[in-house]
Amino acid sequence: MLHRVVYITFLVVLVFPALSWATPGVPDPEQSNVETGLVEDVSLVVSPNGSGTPLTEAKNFQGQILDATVIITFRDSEGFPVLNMPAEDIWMESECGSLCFGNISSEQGTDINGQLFFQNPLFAGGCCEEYSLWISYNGVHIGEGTIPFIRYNSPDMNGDLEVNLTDVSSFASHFYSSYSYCADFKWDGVLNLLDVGILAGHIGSSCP
Ligand SMILES: [Ca+2]
Ligand SMILES: [Ca+2]
Repeated sequence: MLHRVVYITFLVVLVFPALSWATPGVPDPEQSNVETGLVEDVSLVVSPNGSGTPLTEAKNFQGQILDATVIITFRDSEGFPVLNMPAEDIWMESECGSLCFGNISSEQGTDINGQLFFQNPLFAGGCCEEYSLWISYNGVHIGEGTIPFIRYNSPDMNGDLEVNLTDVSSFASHFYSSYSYCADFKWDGVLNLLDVGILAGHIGSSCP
């Protein structure tokens, strides 16, 4: 009898906790979330070759630089952080525009708090005046809806992931007639030489 008690005690004290420690965390989309520190709209210029605005240097309508770092926190069904999740399984997605790939690559997986930070420029084109970015893990939407406050436009105006004369023509049609956010790269409500300069700087850009 004593042996049985000792054996069961051994199982409870040593083996069961070891089993639970050995089980890798599985992220629960309901417990995980996506956030930024933003409280107002910012605009990014994105380019297919990734030479656009880093998320850390997004600008508001007044031209002030605001940090739009996207922080993803993965938790399991118990609410505990999920560590060491590989970054390649975590993707930025867009409801409009075009992405070369689910990029903003972070070389690091999730940290000790289950967090991963997206800060680099998107490899992308097209125009998204509404909030359109969201995060997926293995194709599953993480967090609620799209990430608020972040909009973007691109010298790749038609979103075919190349900046060429077709885009210049499209820009010119707005420049000489009707305002469009999609052509307002220096986001200030007017189309002028500052926007032309940004367009010119991205001619020839394409996905790597
Ligand atoms: Ca294009
Ligand atoms: Ca402008």
